[in-house]
Amino acid sequence: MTYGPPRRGLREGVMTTIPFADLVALLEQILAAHGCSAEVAAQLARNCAGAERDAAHSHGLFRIEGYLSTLASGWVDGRAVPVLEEAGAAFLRVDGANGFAQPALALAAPLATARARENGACVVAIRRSHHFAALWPDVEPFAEAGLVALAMVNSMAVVVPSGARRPVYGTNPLAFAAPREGGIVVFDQAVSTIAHGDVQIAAREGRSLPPGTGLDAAGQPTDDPNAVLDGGALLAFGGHKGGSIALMIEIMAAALTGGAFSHEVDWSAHPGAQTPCTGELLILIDPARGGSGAGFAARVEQMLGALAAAGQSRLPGDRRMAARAQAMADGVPISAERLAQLRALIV
Ligand code: NDP
Ligand code: PYC
Repeated sequence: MTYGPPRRGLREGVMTTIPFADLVALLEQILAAHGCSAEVAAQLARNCAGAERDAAHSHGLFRIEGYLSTLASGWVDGRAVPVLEEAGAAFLRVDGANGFAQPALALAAPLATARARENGACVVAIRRSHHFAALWPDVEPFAEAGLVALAMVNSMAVVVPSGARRPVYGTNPLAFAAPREGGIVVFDQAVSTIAHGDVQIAAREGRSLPPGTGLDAAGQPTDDPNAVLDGGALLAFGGHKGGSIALMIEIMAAALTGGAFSHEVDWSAHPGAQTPCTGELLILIDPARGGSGAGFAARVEQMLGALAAAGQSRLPGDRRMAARAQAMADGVPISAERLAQLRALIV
């Protein structure tokens, strides 16, 4: 199946490809040259290159300059060493130490996996962490290891609550992954009508937003991405129902973890900062402990079969996995101009 033309903009001009491993290595060099420790650079590079490989462009190469300007601003510590704290047999906390969320999660992942198997479930609560990425990389590996995983992150106040006058919620993504027979099923979605990154890409490309996406600074509906970015706001998907999910994520990813709410993020003293410093909550469940026992993956398969039988031809994650398979076979598509820009960032 095909999923429409690739997005324009960053992929315009003379197109070439780069092997995934080479893209990871290039990003690693860039991030290390701009203040990340070798370990942090490796984590972020794999994450960002993985998003580009999967054609998840709003959190792929588009984000590199944002990472670099944030590192230069002093808002984030690219050399932070996260600290793991045991809060109970099935509850791990991580102090991200004002670093990126991915190294914090990587630190907790082996123990969290073991604890989920021992106890049936395990919570990982990460605070003081910057998440500037897609969320599916935070859940996929757990599902591939046989666990059900649910992750949520709050970001920065750009989503206006239903009927309210100003933005309070972040774009707050929620990602879910579960084993199925022979693979996994995964979704990852912002609570806003679209991700803030996609608004920035639309502005850069001179494209309008779909109707009902956001408001301008005067609180009026607009399809102009610049009006949303210039003092306006995004709406939550599904009106007050999406708003309630945004609220849950503020409570789980910030209040529960000890991180900042989206509306508390204040980077005004760090011009150039773009990565929200908030929190992330991850819940891991061993599905073998449930009533379907070892038959869990088969039950998931039955559910997915019912969707197919009803006519749903695309599952969440299908588009990304197709892009991934193609990029792993042929290389990650990139314009020659963008590749040259990236190479020039290694100082
Ligand atoms: P999309 O609306 O593009 O997609 C959301 C989910 O729906 C994906 O799993 C997607 O699968 C699936 N999907 C899309 N179209 C269909 C369809 N027709 N049928 C079935 N499934 C479909 O994502 P968002 O714009 O909401 O978010 C984009 C990214 O931005 C996410 O990775 C998110 O984590 C990230 N983000 C990160 C933030 C942060 O603070 N770090 C904040 C906000 C967003 P597929 O991927 O295969 O298309
Ligand atoms: O695209 O909404 C977004 C976003 C916020 C933080 C990182 N990505």
